[in-house]
Amino acid sequence: MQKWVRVSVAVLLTCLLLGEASAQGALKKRLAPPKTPKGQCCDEVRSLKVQVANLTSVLEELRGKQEADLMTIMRQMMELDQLSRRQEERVTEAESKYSEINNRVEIIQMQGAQAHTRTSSEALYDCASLYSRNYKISGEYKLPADDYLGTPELDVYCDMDTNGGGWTVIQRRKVGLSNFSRDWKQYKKGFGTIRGDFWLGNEHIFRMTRQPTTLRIEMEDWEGETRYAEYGFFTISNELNSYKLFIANYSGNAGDSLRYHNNTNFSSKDKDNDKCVDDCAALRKGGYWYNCCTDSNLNGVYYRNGQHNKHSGDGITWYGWHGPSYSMKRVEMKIRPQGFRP
Ligand SMILES: *[C@@H]1O[C@H](CO)[C@@H](O)[C@H](O)[C@H]1NC(C)=O
Ligand SMILES: *[C@@H]1O[C@H](CO)[C@@H](O)[C@H](O)[C@H]1NC(C)=O
Ligand SMILES: *[C@@H]1O[C@H](CO)[C@@H](O)[C@H](O)[C@H]1NC(C)=O
Ligand SMILES: *[C@@H]1O[C@H](CO)[C@@H](O)[C@H](O)[C@H]1NC(C)=O
Ligand SMILES: *[C@@H]1O[C@H](CO)[C@@H](O)[C@H](O)[C@H]1NC(C)=O
Ligand SMILES: [Ca+2]
Repeated sequence: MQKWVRVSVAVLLTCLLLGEASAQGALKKRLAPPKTPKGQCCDEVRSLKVQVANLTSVLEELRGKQEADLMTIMRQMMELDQLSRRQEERVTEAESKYSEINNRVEIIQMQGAQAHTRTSSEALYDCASLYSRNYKISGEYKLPADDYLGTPELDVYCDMDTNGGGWTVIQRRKVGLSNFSRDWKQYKKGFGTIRGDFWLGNEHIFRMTRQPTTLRIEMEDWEGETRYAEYGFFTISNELNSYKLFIANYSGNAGDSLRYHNNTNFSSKDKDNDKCVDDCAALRKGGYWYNCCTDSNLNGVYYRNGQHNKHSGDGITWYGWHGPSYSMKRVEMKIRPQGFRP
């Protein structure tokens, strides 16, 4: 292209010089016919000028197009990158599903063998006992019913990775589609989906914490930072005693925001058992061990990406980290026996 421009310019200059020369010639030879070479040449000059202008504009257009092309290519590369990352995620998900399915097949096989259970030490009643039987992959498990212990069949999610594993997850918030403003009965037997958001159920939590138990609470904020609070001792009383909470021996980096709820009864939207003239379960829109009312509200309303509950205070809060008007992106509460050794 540029070569063509240069050639054209050269032609133009030649033509201009020729034009001048012939004009001078015309002055000397008055009788020479003035129109033919000169007129032709000037027409050519004009057309050449137009062509040069045209070429310049074409060149500019091309440069613009190249920039646009470059940007398109960069955008396409970024999209490809995202796509491959998404694909990677899908593969990981598929892999974990596959290993979980394998696990469940084994569990079902084990269920047959389990019929012979005669002592409590052989029973499978939480993720820690699964772990000690060499089930060491995190995921969903079906705990078989145990007639000897009088325990029902139960779907659980086991965290076999965090800090040595053996954790039975009792609560999770991460999807944000389940409504946690539920009644006493629902909090008693549990609700939600074991892979998504759920409450395992106060009756199950009561049963599993009859042995000395540790509670670990993990949370993530909308900036992707994670923190945890661990209580070396955790138990709740039975339904007659309103599933009252006892915790002790805090450690962690999220702050001790369950302490304020220590020694309080469980409340739900239809049972105000809190220590307040207000109805905390209604105000905070969850079921929890409300005092008057909260220093944390892990069963509150899920507020999506940056939507914080400035006014109502009903979000998924943990005052010790982000205060009363910040709702977490993800929370998991999990338990395991105090004596657990990986
Ligand atoms: C430039 O030249 C091309 C082809 O010769 C023509 O189609 C186009 O209309 C011209 N553009 C201008 C601005 O003269
Ligand atoms: C959750 O349930 C409560 C009461 O049942 C209702 O008032 C509220 O609108 C529900 N919230 C959502 C997000 O569905
Ligand atoms: C708390 O930890 C201390 C020191 O390890 C221990 O002596 C105590 O029994 C623990 N408290 C409970 C309630 O587990
Ligand atoms: C907690 O529940 C128990 C039994 O359900 C009850 O006797 C006690 O008064 C309750 N405490 C509060 C503060 O409501
Ligand atoms: C909770 O209350 C019990 C007494 O009922 C106490 O021993 C324990 O230390 C308290 N836990 C916290 C974290 O303060
Ligand atoms: Ca009240």
